[in-house]
Amino acid sequence: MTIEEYLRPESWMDGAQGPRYVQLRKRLEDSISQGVLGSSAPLPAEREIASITGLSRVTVRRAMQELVDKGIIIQRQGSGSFVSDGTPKVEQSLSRLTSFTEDMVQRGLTTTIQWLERGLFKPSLDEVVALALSSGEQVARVARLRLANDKPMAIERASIPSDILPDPGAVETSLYEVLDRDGNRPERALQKISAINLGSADADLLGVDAGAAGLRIERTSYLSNRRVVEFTRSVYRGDAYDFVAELQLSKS
Ligand code: 16G
Repeated sequence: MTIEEYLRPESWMDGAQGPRYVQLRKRLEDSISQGVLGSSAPLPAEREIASITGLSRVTVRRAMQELVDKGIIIQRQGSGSFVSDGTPKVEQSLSRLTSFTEDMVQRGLTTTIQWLERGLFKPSLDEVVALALSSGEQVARVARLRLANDKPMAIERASIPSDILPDPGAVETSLYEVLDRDGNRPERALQKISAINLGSADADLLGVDAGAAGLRIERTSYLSNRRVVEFTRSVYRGDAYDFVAELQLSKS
């Protein structure tokens, strides 16, 4: 059965069954769970769904928006709506200093790693400056593709002073766990987030098309004595994250 046939209103729309947009949202969810629409399949345009169902475009938009909010469908500017490929959508607080592993465990997702780089290196100028390294000092690098339930979520390239992480091989899953064990858990961090279009190498790792939306995040974390413990440059999938910040009225 095609999605157009599946959406014909005779078989599911019912005046006694609550708001129309809820009924349409459920019908669209059913079309996905029953396999009428497969993973990554395109949905008909809003205008077309309105004409098949006889509902207004406002009603159709509302139903679609709920599916976007639930991470079930993804809207791409200029190319329409698609069934999500199952990449988890994560809502991430901007005010809590947590690790990737902790964030995913809290959501019941299983994390895995693909190693990109791990070892001691001669630092780049950026690393010398960000970590305040003295001349001749090495840097520990821990660069990973991070996956949640087998879906690529982010590329994280962490640099740590080598006296804080003398053996990068000790990091098997969580960097913060190793830092914590040695009494070097970051206490404070500054984070800079910018919007980017993914280059082809990063897009390949993240399993999206080159040019897709992404987030570049730079995190500098500090120990309680204000020493920089971590300088991490990350690239996150734009469709996998919502960053949430709590704002309070300034008292001054
Ligand atoms: C987070 C941090 C990253 C940190 C990592 C440690 C952002 C943007 N990045 O992903 O800087 O290195 O957690 O996670 O939040 P881990 O302990 O699971 O290795």
